[in-house]
Amino acid sequence: MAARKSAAKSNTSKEELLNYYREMLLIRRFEEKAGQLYGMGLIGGFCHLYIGQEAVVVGLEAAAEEGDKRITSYRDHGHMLAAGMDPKGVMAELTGREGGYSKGKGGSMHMFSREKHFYGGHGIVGAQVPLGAGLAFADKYKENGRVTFTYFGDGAANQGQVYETFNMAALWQLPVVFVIENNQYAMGTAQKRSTSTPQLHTRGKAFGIPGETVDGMDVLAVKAGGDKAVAHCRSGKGPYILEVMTYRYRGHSMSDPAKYRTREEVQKMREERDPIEHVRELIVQGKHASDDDLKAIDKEIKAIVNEAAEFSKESPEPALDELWTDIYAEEVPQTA
Ligand SMILES: Cc1ncc(C[n+]2csc(CCOP(=O)(O)OP(=O)(O)O)c2C)c(N)n1
Ligand SMILES: [Mg+2]
Repeated sequence: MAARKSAAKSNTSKEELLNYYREMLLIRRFEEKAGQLYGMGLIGGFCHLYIGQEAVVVGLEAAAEEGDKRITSYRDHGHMLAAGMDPKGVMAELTGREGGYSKGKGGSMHMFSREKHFYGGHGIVGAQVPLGAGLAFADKYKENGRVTFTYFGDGAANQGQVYETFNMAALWQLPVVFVIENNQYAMGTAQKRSTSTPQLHTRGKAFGIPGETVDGMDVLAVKAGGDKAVAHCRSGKGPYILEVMTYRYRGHSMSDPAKYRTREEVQKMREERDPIEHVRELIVQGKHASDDDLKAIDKEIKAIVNEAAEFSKESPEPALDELWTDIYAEEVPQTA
Protein backbone atom coordinates (compact mmCIF):
# COMPACT_ATOMS: atom_id res chain seq x y z
CA MET A 1 0.00 0.00 0.00
CA ALA A 2 1.26 3.48 -0.83
CA ALA A 3 2.50 5.43 2.18
CA ARG A 4 0.08 8.05 3.40
CA LYS A 5 0.48 11.12 5.50
CA SER A 6 -1.74 11.48 8.50
CA ALA A 7 -2.23 14.81 10.22
CA ALA A 8 -2.38 13.58 13.79
CA LYS A 9 0.13 10.76 13.35
CA SER A 10 2.90 11.97 15.62
CA ASN A 11 0.91 12.39 18.79
CA THR A 12 -1.23 9.28 18.63
CA SER A 13 -0.37 6.82 21.36
CA LYS A 14 0.36 3.15 20.90
CA GLU A 15 -2.78 2.22 22.87
CA GLU A 16 -4.95 4.43 20.70
CA LEU A 17 -3.57 2.98 17.46
CA LEU A 18 -3.93 -0.60 18.65
CA ASN A 19 -7.46 0.16 19.76
CA TYR A 20 -8.38 1.58 16.34
CA TYR A 21 -6.85 -1.47 14.70
CA ARG A 22 -8.77 -3.87 16.90
CA GLU A 23 -12.10 -2.03 16.55
CA MET A 24 -11.89 -1.70 12.77
CA LEU A 25 -10.81 -5.30 12.36
CA LEU A 26 -13.72 -6.48 14.47
CA ILE A 27 -16.14 -4.70 12.13
CA ARG A 28 -14.39 -6.01 9.02
CA ARG A 29 -14.31 -9.64 10.18
CA PHE A 30 -17.85 -9.46 11.54
CA GLU A 31 -19.14 -8.17 8.21
CA GLU A 32 -17.21 -10.79 6.24
CA LYS A 33 -18.79 -13.45 8.42
CA ALA A 34 -22.25 -11.90 7.99
CA GLY A 35 -21.69 -12.04 4.22
CA GLN A 36 -20.83 -15.75 4.50
CA LEU A 37 -23.86 -16.55 6.65
CA TYR A 38 -26.03 -14.68 4.17
CA GLY A 39 -24.57 -16.78 1.35
CA MET A 40 -25.41 -19.91 3.33
CA GLY A 41 -29.02 -18.83 3.61
CA LEU A 42 -28.83 -18.26 7.36
CA ILE A 43 -29.63 -14.55 7.09
CA GLY A 44 -32.82 -13.49 5.36
CA GLY A 45 -34.04 -10.12 4.14
CA PHE A 46 -31.84 -7.12 3.66
CA CYS A 47 -28.22 -6.97 4.70
CA HIS A 48 -26.01 -3.96 4.02
CA LEU A 49 -22.34 -4.41 4.82
CA TYR A 50 -20.02 -1.69 6.13
CA ILE A 51 -16.74 -3.05 4.75
CA GLY A 52 -14.44 -0.19 3.71
CA GLN A 53 -16.14 2.41 5.90
CA GLU A 54 -14.82 1.19 9.27
CA ALA A 55 -12.68 4.26 10.04
CA VAL A 56 -15.72 6.53 10.02
CA VAL A 57 -17.52 5.07 12.98
CA VAL A 58 -14.39 4.03 14.87
CA GLY A 59 -12.90 7.53 14.60
CA LEU A 60 -16.12 9.17 15.71
CA GLU A 61 -16.70 6.80 18.60
CA ALA A 62 -13.24 7.80 19.81
CA ALA A 63 -14.48 11.40 19.88
CA ALA A 64 -17.63 10.47 21.85
CA GLU A 65 -18.12 10.44 25.60
CA GLU A 66 -20.17 8.09 27.75
CA GLY A 67 -23.84 8.92 27.36
CA ASP A 68 -23.56 10.44 23.89
CA LYS A 69 -26.11 9.01 21.47
CA ARG A 70 -25.96 7.63 17.96
CA ILE A 71 -28.52 6.86 15.29
CA THR A 72 -27.96 5.68 11.73
CA SER A 73 -29.39 4.07 8.61
CA TYR A 74 -29.67 0.42 7.58
CA ARG A 75 -25.86 0.13 7.11
CA ASP A 76 -25.64 -0.23 10.83
CA HIS A 77 -23.68 -3.26 12.07
CA GLY A 78 -20.42 -1.32 12.34
CA HIS A 79 -22.10 1.39 14.38
CA MET A 80 -23.46 -1.15 16.83
CA LEU A 81 -20.13 -2.87 17.32
CA ALA A 82 -18.30 0.42 17.70
CA ALA A 83 -20.87 1.53 20.28
CA GLY A 84 -19.94 -1.54 22.31
CA MET A 85 -22.92 -3.76 21.55
CA ASP A 86 -22.29 -7.48 21.88
CA PRO A 87 -21.32 -9.13 18.55
CA LYS A 88 -23.30 -12.22 19.58
CA GLY A 89 -26.52 -10.27 20.00
CA VAL A 90 -25.98 -8.45 16.71
CA MET A 91 -25.20 -11.60 14.73
CA ALA A 92 -28.11 -13.50 16.28
CA GLU A 93 -30.43 -10.68 15.23
CA LEU A 94 -29.14 -11.05 11.68
CA THR A 95 -30.04 -14.74 11.73
CA GLY A 96 -33.44 -13.93 13.26
CA ARG A 97 -32.88 -15.72 16.56
CA GLU A 98 -34.16 -15.25 20.07
CA GLY A 99 -30.72 -14.16 21.33
CA GLY A 100 -30.69 -11.17 18.97
CA TYR A 101 -31.04 -7.58 20.12
CA SER A 102 -34.63 -7.44 18.87
CA LYS A 103 -35.33 -11.05 19.85
CA GLY A 104 -34.98 -12.04 16.20
CA LYS A 105 -37.89 -9.88 15.11
CA GLY A 106 -35.98 -6.90 13.74
CA GLY A 107 -33.17 -8.19 11.57
CA SER A 108 -30.23 -6.29 10.14
CA MET A 109 -31.89 -2.87 9.95
CA HIS A 110 -33.77 -2.82 13.25
CA MET A 111 -31.65 -3.14 16.33
CA PHE A 112 -31.42 -0.85 19.34
CA SER A 113 -29.62 -0.64 22.64
CA ARG A 114 -30.66 1.92 25.21
CA GLU A 115 -27.80 0.78 27.38
CA LYS A 116 -25.27 1.72 24.68
CA HIS A 117 -27.32 4.73 23.53
CA PHE A 118 -27.74 3.26 20.05
CA TYR A 119 -31.10 4.25 18.56
CA GLY A 120 -31.12 2.15 15.35
CA GLY A 121 -31.05 0.98 12.55
CA HIS A 122 -33.54 2.73 10.11
CA GLY A 123 -34.57 1.44 6.70
CA ILE A 124 -36.20 4.54 5.30
CA VAL A 125 -33.56 6.74 3.70
CA GLY A 126 -33.14 9.92 5.76
CA ALA A 127 -35.75 8.98 8.39
CA GLN A 128 -33.19 8.85 11.18
CA VAL A 129 -32.16 12.46 10.62
CA PRO A 130 -35.17 14.15 12.29
CA LEU A 131 -35.13 11.42 14.94
CA GLY A 132 -31.51 12.27 15.68
CA ALA A 133 -32.44 15.91 16.14
CA GLY A 134 -35.21 14.75 18.49
CA LEU A 135 -32.69 12.87 20.62
CA ALA A 136 -30.54 16.00 20.74
CA PHE A 137 -33.60 18.07 21.65
CA ALA A 138 -34.22 15.81 24.66
CA ASP A 139 -30.62 16.24 25.80
CA LYS A 140 -30.74 19.99 25.38
CA TYR A 141 -33.98 20.07 27.38
CA LYS A 142 -32.39 18.03 30.15
CA GLU A 143 -29.21 20.15 30.02
CA ASN A 144 -27.12 17.01 30.38
CA GLY A 145 -24.27 18.00 28.04
CA ARG A 146 -24.76 15.02 25.73
CA VAL A 147 -24.24 15.07 21.96
CA THR A 148 -26.03 12.96 19.32
CA PHE A 149 -24.23 11.58 16.28
CA THR A 150 -26.75 11.40 13.45
CA TYR A 151 -25.31 9.43 10.54
CA PHE A 152 -26.67 9.43 7.00
CA GLY A 153 -25.44 8.83 3.47
CA ASP A 154 -24.66 11.03 0.47
CA GLY A 155 -27.92 9.86 -1.12
CA ALA A 156 -29.92 10.71 1.98
CA ALA A 157 -28.34 14.17 1.95
CA ASN A 158 -30.69 15.02 -0.94
CA GLN A 159 -33.80 14.22 1.09
CA GLY A 160 -36.25 16.96 2.00
CA GLN A 161 -36.62 16.02 5.65
CA VAL A 162 -32.88 16.56 6.13
CA TYR A 163 -33.35 20.29 5.43
CA GLU A 164 -36.40 20.64 7.65
CA THR A 165 -34.24 19.10 10.35
CA PHE A 166 -31.31 21.41 9.65
CA ASN A 167 -33.59 24.38 10.07
CA MET A 168 -35.00 23.26 13.40
CA ALA A 169 -31.66 22.02 14.73
CA ALA A 170 -30.08 25.40 13.97
CA LEU A 171 -33.07 27.37 15.26
CA TRP A 172 -33.01 25.50 18.56
CA GLN A 173 -29.20 25.16 18.66
CA LEU A 174 -29.39 21.42 19.19
CA PRO A 175 -26.25 19.45 20.15
CA VAL A 176 -26.22 17.21 17.08
CA VAL A 177 -23.35 16.24 14.79
CA PHE A 178 -24.76 15.43 11.37
CA VAL A 179 -22.32 12.89 9.98
CA ILE A 180 -22.64 12.48 6.23
CA GLU A 181 -20.97 9.21 5.27
CA ASN A 182 -20.14 10.07 1.68
CA ASN A 183 -19.29 6.72 0.10
CA GLN A 184 -19.96 8.28 -3.32
CA TYR A 185 -22.87 6.04 -4.25
CA ALA A 186 -26.53 5.77 -3.38
CA MET A 187 -27.38 2.22 -4.41
CA GLY A 188 -26.21 2.19 -8.05
CA THR A 189 -26.21 5.96 -8.52
CA ALA A 190 -22.88 7.75 -8.43
CA GLN A 191 -22.93 11.07 -6.62
CA LYS A 192 -22.13 13.03 -9.77
CA ARG A 193 -25.29 11.69 -11.43
CA SER A 194 -27.58 12.73 -8.57
CA THR A 195 -26.16 15.73 -6.80
CA SER A 196 -25.96 19.32 -7.99
CA THR A 197 -23.56 20.54 -5.29
CA PRO A 198 -21.27 17.70 -4.26
CA GLN A 199 -19.70 19.61 -1.33
CA LEU A 200 -22.15 18.15 1.16
CA HIS A 201 -20.55 19.77 4.21
CA THR A 202 -21.70 23.15 2.84
CA ARG A 203 -25.34 22.07 2.79
CA GLY A 204 -26.00 23.72 6.15
CA LYS A 205 -24.87 27.17 5.00
CA ALA A 206 -28.39 28.44 4.39
CA PHE A 207 -29.24 27.53 7.99
CA GLY A 208 -26.05 28.86 9.56
CA ILE A 209 -24.69 25.39 10.32
CA PRO A 210 -20.92 25.10 9.94
CA GLY A 211 -19.40 22.05 8.32
CA GLU A 212 -16.21 20.46 7.15
CA THR A 213 -15.04 17.49 5.20
CA VAL A 214 -12.57 14.88 6.42
CA ASP A 215 -10.81 11.84 4.97
CA GLY A 216 -12.89 8.89 6.07
CA MET A 217 -10.25 6.33 5.14
CA ASP A 218 -7.96 7.79 7.80
CA VAL A 219 -9.22 7.09 11.30
CA LEU A 220 -6.97 9.77 12.81
CA ALA A 221 -8.39 12.43 10.51
CA VAL A 222 -11.91 11.31 11.40
CA LYS A 223 -11.13 11.47 15.12
CA ALA A 224 -9.68 14.99 14.73
CA GLY A 225 -12.76 16.14 12.79
CA GLY A 226 -15.00 14.47 15.34
CA ASP A 227 -13.27 16.21 18.24
CA LYS A 228 -13.83 19.57 16.61
CA ALA A 229 -17.48 18.84 15.81
CA VAL A 230 -18.20 17.51 19.30
CA ALA A 231 -16.52 20.48 20.99
CA HIS A 232 -18.71 22.80 18.91
CA CYS A 233 -21.91 20.99 19.88
CA ARG A 234 -21.01 20.46 23.51
CA SER A 235 -20.20 24.12 24.02
CA GLY A 236 -23.78 25.04 23.13
CA LYS A 237 -23.14 26.41 19.64
CA GLY A 238 -25.69 24.15 17.98
CA PRO A 239 -25.37 21.60 15.20
CA TYR A 240 -22.35 20.79 13.04
CA ILE A 241 -22.01 18.93 9.74
CA LEU A 242 -19.15 16.52 9.26
CA GLU A 243 -18.85 15.11 5.77
CA VAL A 244 -16.69 12.02 5.86
CA MET A 245 -15.30 10.85 2.52
CA THR A 246 -15.38 7.09 2.43
CA TYR A 247 -15.98 4.10 0.18
CA ARG A 248 -17.84 0.82 0.45
CA TYR A 249 -16.05 -2.18 -1.01
CA ARG A 250 -19.08 -4.45 -1.24
CA GLY A 251 -22.35 -3.93 -3.06
CA HIS A 252 -25.08 -1.66 -1.73
CA SER A 253 -26.72 -4.73 -0.19
CA MET A 254 -26.23 -8.45 -0.68
CA SER A 255 -28.27 -8.27 -3.89
CA ASP A 256 -26.31 -5.75 -5.92
CA PRO A 257 -25.44 -6.41 -9.57
CA ALA A 258 -22.37 -4.12 -9.22
CA LYS A 259 -22.65 -2.83 -12.77
CA TYR A 260 -22.33 0.85 -11.94
CA ARG A 261 -18.61 0.91 -11.16
CA THR A 262 -15.55 -0.96 -12.36
CA ARG A 263 -13.71 -3.68 -10.48
CA GLU A 264 -10.58 -1.61 -10.97
CA GLU A 265 -12.09 1.33 -9.10
CA VAL A 266 -12.87 -0.88 -6.10
CA GLN A 267 -9.51 -2.63 -6.29
CA LYS A 268 -7.66 0.68 -6.34
CA MET A 269 -9.40 1.86 -3.17
CA ARG A 270 -8.71 -1.41 -1.40
CA GLU A 271 -5.06 -1.37 -2.34
CA GLU A 272 -4.28 2.28 -1.85
CA ARG A 273 -6.69 3.60 0.76
CA ASP A 274 -7.67 0.77 3.07
CA PRO A 275 -8.26 2.23 6.55
CA ILE A 276 -7.14 -0.87 8.44
CA GLU A 277 -3.94 -1.28 6.45
CA HIS A 278 -3.24 2.37 7.12
CA VAL A 279 -3.34 1.96 10.88
CA ARG A 280 -1.40 -1.27 10.61
CA GLU A 281 1.35 0.63 8.82
CA LEU A 282 1.41 3.33 11.49
CA ILE A 283 1.71 0.66 14.16
CA VAL A 284 4.54 -1.11 12.37
CA GLN A 285 6.36 2.12 11.46
CA GLY A 286 6.16 3.33 15.04
CA LYS A 287 7.36 -0.10 16.24
CA HIS A 288 4.33 -0.27 18.52
CA ALA A 289 3.77 -3.95 17.85
CA SER A 290 5.50 -6.80 16.08
CA ASP A 291 3.99 -8.88 13.32
CA ASP A 292 3.36 -11.58 15.91
CA ASP A 293 1.51 -9.15 18.20
CA LEU A 294 -0.71 -8.13 15.29
CA LYS A 295 -1.31 -11.75 14.39
CA ALA A 296 -2.40 -12.38 17.97
CA ILE A 297 -4.94 -9.54 17.69
CA ASP A 298 -6.20 -10.97 14.39
CA LYS A 299 -6.66 -14.33 16.08
CA GLU A 300 -8.46 -12.80 19.04
CA ILE A 301 -10.88 -10.95 16.74
CA LYS A 302 -11.49 -14.05 14.64
CA ALA A 303 -12.38 -15.96 17.80
CA ILE A 304 -14.90 -13.27 18.88
CA VAL A 305 -16.54 -13.35 15.45
CA ASN A 306 -16.60 -17.15 15.27
CA GLU A 307 -18.19 -17.27 18.70
CA ALA A 308 -20.82 -14.76 17.56
CA ALA A 309 -21.52 -16.86 14.45
CA GLU A 310 -21.87 -20.04 16.51
CA PHE A 311 -24.23 -18.30 18.92
CA SER A 312 -26.28 -16.96 16.01
CA LYS A 313 -26.77 -20.49 14.70
CA GLU A 314 -27.47 -22.13 18.03
CA SER A 315 -29.83 -19.57 19.50
CA PRO A 316 -33.41 -20.79 18.89
CA GLU A 317 -35.91 -19.07 16.64
CA PRO A 318 -38.30 -16.82 18.58
CA ALA A 319 -41.34 -18.60 20.01
CA LEU A 320 -44.63 -17.99 18.20
CA ASP A 321 -46.11 -16.03 21.11
CA GLU A 322 -43.37 -13.43 20.57
CA LEU A 323 -45.55 -12.32 17.65
CA TRP A 324 -47.71 -10.52 20.22
CA THR A 325 -45.00 -8.78 22.22
CA ASP A 326 -43.14 -5.49 21.73
CA ILE A 327 -45.94 -3.99 19.67
CA TYR A 328 -47.12 -1.25 21.99
CA ALA A 329 -45.03 0.49 24.63
CA GLU A 330 -46.00 -0.81 28.04
CA GLU A 331 -44.49 2.13 29.81
CA VAL A 332 -43.38 5.54 28.77
CA PRO A 333 -39.67 5.60 29.54
CA GLN A 334 -38.70 8.45 31.88
CA THR A 335 -34.95 8.58 31.73
CA ALA A 336 -32.95 10.93 33.88
C1 LIG B 1 -37.38 7.02 1.34
C2 LIG B 1 -36.62 5.91 0.66
N1 LIG B 1 -36.39 5.98 -0.65
C3 LIG B 1 -35.70 5.00 -1.28
C4 LIG B 1 -35.25 3.91 -0.57
C5 LIG B 1 -34.43 2.83 -1.27
N2 LIG B 1 -33.02 3.01 -0.92
C6 LIG B 1 -32.47 2.27 0.05
S1 LIG B 1 -30.88 2.69 0.30
C7 LIG B 1 -30.90 3.85 -0.90
C8 LIG B 1 -29.65 4.64 -1.21
C9 LIG B 1 -29.19 5.54 -0.12
O1 LIG B 1 -27.85 5.89 -0.34
P1 LIG B 1 -26.96 6.66 0.69
O2 LIG B 1 -27.80 7.60 1.48
O3 LIG B 1 -25.80 7.23 -0.02
O4 LIG B 1 -26.46 5.54 1.74
P2 LIG B 1 -25.52 4.29 1.52
O5 LIG B 1 -26.39 3.13 1.13
O6 LIG B 1 -24.53 4.63 0.48
O7 LIG B 1 -24.89 4.01 2.85
C10 LIG B 1 -32.15 3.92 -1.50
C11 LIG B 1 -32.50 4.83 -2.58
C12 LIG B 1 -35.54 3.86 0.81
N3 LIG B 1 -35.13 2.85 1.57
N4 LIG B 1 -36.21 4.87 1.41
MG1 LIG C 1 -23.90 6.50 -0.19
